[in-house]
Amino acid sequence: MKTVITYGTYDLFHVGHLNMLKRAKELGDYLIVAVSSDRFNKEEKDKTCYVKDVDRAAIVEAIKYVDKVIFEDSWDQKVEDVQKYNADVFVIGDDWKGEFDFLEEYCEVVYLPRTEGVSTTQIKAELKNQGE
Ligand code: C2G
Repeated sequence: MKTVITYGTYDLFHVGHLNMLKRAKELGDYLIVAVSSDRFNKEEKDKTCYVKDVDRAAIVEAIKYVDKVIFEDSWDQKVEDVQKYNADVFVIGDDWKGEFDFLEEYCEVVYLPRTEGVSTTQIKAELKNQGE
């Protein structure tokens, strides 16, 4: 069994997230997704989410490509996760290209092109403009 692992916030889940999870699953047989916790987002990623972490995790878990969801609570947990879950592939969008090359010592590292034209930031801005 080839295990793939990826990480993300997945706030206001959109088709860019879905495309990434679909392509991540195509790299193996079992996909683990680490969803950023509210604490991690607030204190270390300086991101404020609309959707709380347990709900973001529930949405991701319901995606047919996803086999297991864990929480991401630290920048430093990736090596431990890759070893703990025997991940063969770490995959993430190319907006992170190069950031996680250190994982090549433990697994294959793949950066996939992002889906253009959609982002949580853009959705938030459009909602704000519509006064919602
Ligand atoms: N993504 C994408 N296309 C988009 C938006 C996002 O392919 N239009 C991908 C990102 O590249 C990432 C995943 O979807 O692989 C989740 O995106 P975010 O929720 O924005 O994740 P991020 O905040 O970048 O967190 O430790 C790594 C971080 O937790 C990643």
